Amino acid sequence: MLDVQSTEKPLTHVKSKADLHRQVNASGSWTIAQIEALFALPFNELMFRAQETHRAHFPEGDVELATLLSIKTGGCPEDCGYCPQAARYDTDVQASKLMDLDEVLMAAKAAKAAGSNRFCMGAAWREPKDRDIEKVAAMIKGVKALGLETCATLGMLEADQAEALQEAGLDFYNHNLDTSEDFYRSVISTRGYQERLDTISNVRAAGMSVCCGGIVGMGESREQRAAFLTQLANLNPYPESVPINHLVPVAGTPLADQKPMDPLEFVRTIAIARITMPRARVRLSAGRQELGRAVQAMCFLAGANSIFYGEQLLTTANPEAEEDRALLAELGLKTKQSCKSEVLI
Ligand code: SAM
Ligand code: DTB
Ligand code: SF4
Repeated sequence: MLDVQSTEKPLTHVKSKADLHRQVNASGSWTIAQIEALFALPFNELMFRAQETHRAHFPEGDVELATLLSIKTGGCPEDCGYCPQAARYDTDVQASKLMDLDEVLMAAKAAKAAGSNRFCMGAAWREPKDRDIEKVAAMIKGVKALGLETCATLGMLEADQAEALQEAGLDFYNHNLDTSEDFYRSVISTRGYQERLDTISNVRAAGMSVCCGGIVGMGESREQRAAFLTQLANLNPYPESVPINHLVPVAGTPLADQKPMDPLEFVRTIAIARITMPRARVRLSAGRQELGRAVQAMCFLAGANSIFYGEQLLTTANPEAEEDRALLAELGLKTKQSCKSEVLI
């Protein structure tokens, strides 16, 4: 049985070599060239630096478990080239209406019983309507009352919508930049990069924690991956949660035939997210089934300390909870219980 004891201890601002490394940049921000230089390091050196950063900022071996639920599936008007939920692509996804509150709470109770820390509700919307916000607010209140951290990903948010979600008790809002600004244009045309940045800033202004990351393996170059990580790391402050998804190619989407990226390049991406955003929860997100155990183990070594947990992501499969518990136990990793003490400095 997995040890679910919290290994949490209050985090202090440790002046590690990793912090010093960050302070090398006079402006306090990262350049694409600096991040490309990290990509170019010998693999073992990069892993060493990532591990050093990780150890300086987190208790050893703790992993956050976040369970996803698609509360409104499919029929989305957007054209994100990776997404099986876009109405315009002919995929196996069946569109459905917003779930009822009691169904959501049943799923949240099951996630908690399975050992999850965070419950993330996802909706295939370009942006929610105000009446959707009211319904999701009731879900947030119910999930929070179960003692879970709450997260939602509902598309673009206006400032007042972000405030309403925060008032309902939402801890995190997920909105991804997805990739670099230039590669973005070849993947999505119905919403601009700046609109994503605006939503993230509305979430911040409302006082919620930001969950923001993206997808790698969509055919972007290393330089574009570096530019994407630079954008994330230079958000001020950088996100508290950084989901790094490996593209899950889905039949019917424009990216259905995309070849998987080199697994070592994926591990490097995780390591650089850790080095450049030392206090963030770096989440090994979609695509874990395809990565296999050995690559996942390297990702944990590179500084990943969160996973999506439960056999379903939104519409695609994730490893069985049992399988994940066995993997974490085999690697000697523990699950965390709360991240309330994780404050970015
Ligand atoms: N509709 C909302 C939005 O786009 O912000 C929320 C849900 S959307 C599915 C959340 C994220 O899931 C996307 O930004 C993308 O990073 C990720 N995602 C979607 N399809 C994916 C796929 N096939 N492979 C990997 N990640 C995917
Ligand atoms: C994120 O970055 N990854 C999650 C979550 N945020 C909402 C979604 C992954 C979706 C993978 C494709 C699917 O299952 O539909
Ligand atoms: Fe819609 Fe979100 Fe999918 Fe884009 S990623 S098509 S916005 S559900």
